[in-house]
This record gives sequence, C-alpha cells and structure tokens, in this order.
Amino acid sequence: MAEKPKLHYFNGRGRMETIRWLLAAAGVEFEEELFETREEFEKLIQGGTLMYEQVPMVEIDGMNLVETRAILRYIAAKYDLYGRNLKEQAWIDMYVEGLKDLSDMIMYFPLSLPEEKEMNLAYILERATTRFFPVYEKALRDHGQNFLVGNQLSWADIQLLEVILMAEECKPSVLSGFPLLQEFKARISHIPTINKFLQPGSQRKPPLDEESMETVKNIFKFEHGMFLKNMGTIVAEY
Ligand SMILES: N[C@@H](CCC(=O)N[C@@H](CS)C(=O)NCC(=O)O)C(=O)O
Repeated sequence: MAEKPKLHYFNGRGRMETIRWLLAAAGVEFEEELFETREEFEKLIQGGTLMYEQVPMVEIDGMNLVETRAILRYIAAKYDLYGRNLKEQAWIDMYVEGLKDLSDMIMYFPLSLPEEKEMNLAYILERATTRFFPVYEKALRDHGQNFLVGNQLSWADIQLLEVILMAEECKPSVLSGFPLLQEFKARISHIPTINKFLQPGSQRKPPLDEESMETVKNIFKFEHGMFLKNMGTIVAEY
C-alpha cells in the first residue's frame, strides 16, 4: 500500500489549508508533522528537504514537494480533480487563481495594522461580493450544472467551498446576494469526503486566534507592515 502523504507545516491553516482540503476531498488520508516553534522550523530547514527553505512541503510519492501551487496541481492531477482536457484545466486555473487572490487577502487580514483592520475588512468583503463571487454565481447560472467545470467535481469546486467558508467567517451573511452559491455550498458540503472534513476532529484547522498569530509571527519572523507588502492589490487602492 502506498505511504500516506506527509504534510510539513505549522499548526494552522496558512498556505497548507487548501492542500488539506484537496487531499481530504479526494479521500486521501494524510499525516502531518506540525511545528510550533522557530527552532523546530529551523531544524526542518537544516534537514535539507525544503527547496527554498520554505513550507508548505509535502512528502508524496518519494518526492519532497514544495511551492503551494505545484503541490496543489500535482494532487489535483493525480486524483482526477483537474479536468479532462487542457481547456478544462485552463478554466480550473482561472477559477482557482482568482480564489487564491481572495483567500490570500483573508489569510493576511489578521496581520492588518489595528488602525487599518476595519478598512481592510470592508475592502475584502467588497472584493468578495462585487468581483469574485459574481463570477462563480454567473458560471453556475450560465451552464446550469452542479459543478464549476466539466460537470464533475474539480479542484475549483473544492477551493470555492473553502473560500466561501472563509468569507463567511468574516461576515456570516456574505452569500446573501448569491442564491446559486448558497445551493452550491450546501451541495458540495454534502459530498461524503468533504462532509467528513467539515466535522469536528478532522484535520481541518480553525482560524488563527490572537495567540496562535503571535506564534506564527515568531516562527516566520513576520515584520511590521507585512500585510501591505504582500497585498499588492490593497497597496494599489491607497
Ligand atoms: N511561494 C511559496 C511561498 C512559501 C512561503 O512563503 N512560506 C512561508 C510560510 S507560509 C515560509 O516558509 N516562510 C519562511 C521564509 O520565507 O523564510 C509557496 O507558495 O509555497
């Protein structure tokens, strides 16, 4: 029997969470090696398995895979979640890259400077409801199918559900103007592998609280103002 993939990351969502979602939705069991301190992370770096001295890293099929998008593409292709042809792959790519822009904003939001929190949250919700969610609502309306691409479950559907749930953590009513996304959320959440991942006790991670935020800042040596450095789109709004 093939070995279970092993995920190396800190004990939180971050860039690894979409990888967890994809594996879980594919019904793949995985192990996690979760570090909690800077020292543990440095030990991992010294082990020489991190190509760019960065995580996420996933041990899978005899490889030490790094770079989030490379890992996701490998898993999506391996478990038949990446379309049936190049065109479907291109559609999936367009959807997941847009979703990444939105989820990056939400992921970095806790790093906002206190005086900018309200403004950044308003910006995220505005972008979610006027730029990103209308695209997926329209796609579902136009083709009338249950999934975003090719009438079968793909990486795009899984990442859309993940991001919908993240956005709802920012504002529970964020889907109020999107009836088809509400149905989509209910439908995809009921897929047995996904439903299992959504249950308490699964390997899905909770949003970062203040204390774990400090841990993350220490592990990765985050600097003041990092939110702005990473969020090109937000800087452009200033
Ligand atoms: N392009 C990489 C970026 C990875 C990255 O920035 N990882 C952070 C943790 S989420 C890290 O390892 N930071 C430590 C460092 O850059 O020294 C990816 O998408 O995987």
